[in-house]
Amino acid sequence: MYNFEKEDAEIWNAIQAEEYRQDNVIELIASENIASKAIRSAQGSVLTNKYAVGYPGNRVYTGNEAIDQVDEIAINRAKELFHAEYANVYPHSGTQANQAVYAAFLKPGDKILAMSEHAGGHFTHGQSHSFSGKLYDAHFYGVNSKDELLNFDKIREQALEVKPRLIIAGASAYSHQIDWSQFRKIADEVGAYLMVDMAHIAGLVAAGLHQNPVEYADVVTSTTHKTLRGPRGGIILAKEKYADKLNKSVFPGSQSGTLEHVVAAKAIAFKEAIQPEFKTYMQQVIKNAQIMANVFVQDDVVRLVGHEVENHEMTLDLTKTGLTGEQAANLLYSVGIATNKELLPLESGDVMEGIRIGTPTITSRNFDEASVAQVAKLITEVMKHPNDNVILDKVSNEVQRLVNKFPVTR
Ligand code: DSN
Repeated sequence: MYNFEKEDAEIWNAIQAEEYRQDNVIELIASENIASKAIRSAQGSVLTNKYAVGYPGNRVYTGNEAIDQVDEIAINRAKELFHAEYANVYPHSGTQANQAVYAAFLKPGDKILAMSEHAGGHFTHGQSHSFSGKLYDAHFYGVNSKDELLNFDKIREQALEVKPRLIIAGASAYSHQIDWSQFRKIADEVGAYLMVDMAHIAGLVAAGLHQNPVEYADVVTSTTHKTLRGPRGGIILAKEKYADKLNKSVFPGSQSGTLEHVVAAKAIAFKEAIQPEFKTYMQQVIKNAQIMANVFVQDDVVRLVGHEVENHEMTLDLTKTGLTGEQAANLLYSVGIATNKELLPLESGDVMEGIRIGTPTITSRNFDEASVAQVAKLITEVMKHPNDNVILDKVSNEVQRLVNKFPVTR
């Protein structure tokens, strides 16, 4: 990166501090990852200077010859990677991708049926504190109380009762594979559109390790920076028949100028994800999550929500520890382990009684399997002895040993 300390020491120093933090923390926030140097370099390129309003070949401003190439490459790679007929690579984020899809398929007041935030759904799927809950009449499905899994019989019953115009599938905190074909059947039966938000598992889908929702859904949204390991941003994938209305809903419907430096970075991420090494990486992400899950189950200090892990993330129920999610996340962060507080599927209040952890970043740092298990053990150690400074110091030292052993090299 160009050293701009002389031009702006305050921001330069803040970036250095963040880089130092990333190097020295065991990052377990399930939605984070480490984008490659090529991706970060494209994001810092001259493409940020250019107004690119419109679509390739049909722009508002002159001078988009190279930009058109960037866009076409990004669109074609996204289509190839996810076997999609249509791709829109412009959404600035997953939220904006969702917003554009809703605007394309719904009118204000229309009914939507989505996974509740408690069960692991995302807040842009109709929560009242989001535009999606204010604009649309949102209804929610949850998970079974016994096994904490989606129950398609119940979802079908709800869909028959609610008669939503759009069913939304996909989660932010759910550790199992989701069978999109079940959602498709329900959507067909009640005459609803089906949208899948695959933001969390996009990398697993790209690697062919999870069922591809593009095959089943009318439209699929995603971010590009979670398991997919690209730049921060969003995408929309769909059947070709929806291309016109989705394009219009993104531009001019909800965005103007595109972030071309980010589109270029997305294109690089799609190329990286097409390589065979990406599949190996994603397989290891899942394996590492399962290694951690086994430690939690054996140690029995925290409870693994959903009992098993089939992807990159899991939620831990802290009830037995007496800690809230916020207390646990802060305590873990104080020893150098980054997690986030999380709702539990069956809790009723707003106090988050869980934490969510994921393995994309430590796998990008090539933590070996013994060290991955060790990280889980460190977490249970902290949860068992939240007030024991001797133990917390020991954990902190072990975290430093591990981050030094597995430096960020991407
Ligand atoms: N998708 C959220 C997460 O899982 O962290 C952020 O919006």
